[in-house]
Amino acid sequence: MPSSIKIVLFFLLSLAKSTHLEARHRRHKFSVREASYTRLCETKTILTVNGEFPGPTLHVHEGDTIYVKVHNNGKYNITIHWHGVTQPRNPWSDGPEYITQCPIQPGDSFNYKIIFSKEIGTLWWHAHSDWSRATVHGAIIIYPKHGTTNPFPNPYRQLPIIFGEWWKKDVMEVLEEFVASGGPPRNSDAYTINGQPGDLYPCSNQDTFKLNVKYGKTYLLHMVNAGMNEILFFAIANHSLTIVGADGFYTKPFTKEYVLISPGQTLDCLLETNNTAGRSYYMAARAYSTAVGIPFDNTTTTAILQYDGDSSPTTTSRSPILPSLPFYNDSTAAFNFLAGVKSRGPLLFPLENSDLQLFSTVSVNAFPCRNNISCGGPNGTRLAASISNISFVSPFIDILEAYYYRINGVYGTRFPRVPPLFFNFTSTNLPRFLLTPEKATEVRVIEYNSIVEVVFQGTNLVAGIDHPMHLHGFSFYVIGWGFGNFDKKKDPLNYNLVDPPFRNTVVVPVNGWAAIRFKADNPGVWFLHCHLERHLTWGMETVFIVKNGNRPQERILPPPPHMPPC
Ligand SMILES: *[C@@H]1O[C@H](CO)[C@@H](O)[C@H](O)[C@H]1NC(C)=O
Ligand SMILES: *[C@@H]1O[C@H](CO)[C@@H](O)[C@H](O)[C@H]1NC(C)=O
Ligand SMILES: *[C@@H]1O[C@H](CO)[C@@H](O)[C@H](O)[C@H]1NC(C)=O
Ligand SMILES: *[C@@H]1O[C@H](CO)[C@@H](O)[C@H](O)[C@H]1NC(C)=O
Ligand SMILES: *[C@@H]1O[C@H](CO)[C@@H](O)[C@H](O)[C@H]1NC(C)=O
Ligand SMILES: *[C@@H]1O[C@H](CO)[C@@H](O)[C@H](O)[C@H]1NC(C)=O
Ligand SMILES: *[C@@H]1O[C@H](CO)[C@@H](O)[C@H](O)[C@H]1NC(C)=O
Ligand SMILES: *[C@@H]1O[C@H](CO)[C@@H](O)[C@H](O)[C@H]1NC(C)=O
Ligand SMILES: *[C@@H]1O[C@H](CO)[C@@H](O)[C@H](O)[C@H]1NC(C)=O
Ligand SMILES: [Cu+2]
Repeated sequence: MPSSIKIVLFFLLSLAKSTHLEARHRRHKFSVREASYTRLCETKTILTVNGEFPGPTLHVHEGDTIYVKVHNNGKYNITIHWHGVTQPRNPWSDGPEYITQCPIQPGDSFNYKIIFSKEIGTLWWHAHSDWSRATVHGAIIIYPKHGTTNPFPNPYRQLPIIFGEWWKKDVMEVLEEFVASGGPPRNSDAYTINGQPGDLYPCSNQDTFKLNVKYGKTYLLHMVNAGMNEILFFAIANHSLTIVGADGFYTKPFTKEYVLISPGQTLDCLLETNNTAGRSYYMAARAYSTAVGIPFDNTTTTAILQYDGDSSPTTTSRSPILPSLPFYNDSTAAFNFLAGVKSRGPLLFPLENSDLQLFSTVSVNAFPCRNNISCGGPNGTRLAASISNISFVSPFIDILEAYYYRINGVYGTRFPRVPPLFFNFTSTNLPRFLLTPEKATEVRVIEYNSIVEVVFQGTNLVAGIDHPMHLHGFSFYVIGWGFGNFDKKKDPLNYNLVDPPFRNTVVVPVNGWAAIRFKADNPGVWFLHCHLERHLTWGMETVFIVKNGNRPQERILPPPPHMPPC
């Protein structure tokens, strides 16, 4: 090799090395600001990051640490959460407002330090204050460590597929109206795929999201359900999907004609483009909603998978084929899908035993209403929601600050191991007095490194429905689930302790239960909540405080120099 070429090569190699280093500590700027968007023939301003909707995709590698400086150039308080990133020892940058930080007020900024560790595949970021996440969200794609590869063939192309929910009305007004009413929120007007409702909606055929594909290739779809209030079914006509990852961890490959994805969940799906060249196929998503008699957005969003190739008029004039999706309340289809999602590779901690067992009811509730204000719930009640009968009240100083600096009076530590009352949780005939929860700010303190089991028990109070429960700071193994009441003698015998899925959001079946186990090896203050936004607003949440371990590397990191003040 001539020496001049060698020198150029050396130069290129060192360049590659330095960009690699830079990538490992990359800095990003998020400007939260209003931007004007038109959907369904109506224009409104929405809150965005950098004017984009959906927001920018972050590309990182396994184990990277990145910084995102968030400038609030909007008019509302805001925080950002890095959903599914466990942030070892660093709750300071986790994001939920009044849990781990005070919000970034208009004009202020906060530099988030995002520490990736074992996560891989797809995660996402979103606002974690009021309902801003409706439009303030984006995907995070995590590639394998440099020099390593995924345990599946390299895709020809990969891209995010982000599901959202769109209201014609201003989202902040939707929230205000919802809170003021005491009843359920106004339904969204459309679901979206990568920001577009698709052409099944009136007045929406201009900008349907289109994926142009070549025949005979593999595409990797990084799916995120950023929707607010509904779990979704999704399918592509005449194509099956092979799931290879979920919630930022690999799964055993699992091929299915449709997927189920709850708000908060992500999926990595391989798509083989092995169908008729020249044709186009709809991808479509619609709600999976099980609450009897509760209205929901029952519309269908679509995007188009368009094959290259023969584009003769006879081919292109044919409209795309629609996939068939399971019916709205088809729990069998939903859990057939979820049961197929299994961990790949060795378990990250032993699952045989647990040190702490929590049994927690998740319920929709109703307060009696006295003065006829905000009494839009059933029978003139005010709707609420709870975990173990506690409807969480957000404090005015964030819990992390109160914990770290030992400020009294902000929260209590009596989130219970079991709910105060046992009854037939899934009965179709529950007495009215059970409907009323307690309002409180109660957390659970957990010993460092303990293995914690939580059994979530859905109840039929007001109306049974599936709850996608999301835990910050950890992924957990979903070791069991079932319909009806949890049987503490029989059900543990059927736990999957071999290859349970490792997730950050578990769908608790309607009038059923789900059991998870996680290792409390991440000291900090970590939010646990339903990812249906209306249930979060109603109080279906609590906090786990995981104590420090004894060694220095088992303690919460010191706070960053500037935390937004309350
Ligand atoms: C799509 O699938 C349907 C039934 O599943 C079949 O009738 C049809 O021929 C397929 N069309 C194409 C173009 O693959
Ligand atoms: C296309 O690939 C999928 C796997 O992704 C497979 O299940 C299906 O049978 C293939 N279809 C054809 C027509 O080869
Ligand atoms: C969707 O909901 C609307 C309003 O509740 C109802 O009129 C319509 O029949 C429903 N459509 C479907 C397909 O279920
Ligand atoms: C699902 O919905 C249909 C139509 O609304 C209803 O007839 C059926 O009973 C529901 N199934 C379940 C399991 O609730
Ligand atoms: C109370 O609310 C009910 C139902 O919304 C309404 O019919 C009634 O007029 C209200 N009464 C008063 C005193 O506002
Ligand atoms: C609980 O309620 C369900 C639904 O009404 C009923 O089928 C079941 O028999 C009840 N269980 C007990 C133990 O009473
Ligand atoms: C929930 O708490 C409220 C207020 O303390 C109490 O009145 C109610 O009986 C409790 N309900 C259940 C189901 O534990
Ligand atoms: C509303 O009242 C009706 C009739 O008394 C009752 O059947 C129903 O269970 C009540 N619903 C709620 C949520 O209280
Ligand atoms: C914004 O945050 C500050 C600090 O916590 C708080 O005092 C203020 O009430 C918040 N504003 C709104 C509109 O919630
Ligand atoms: Cu819920």
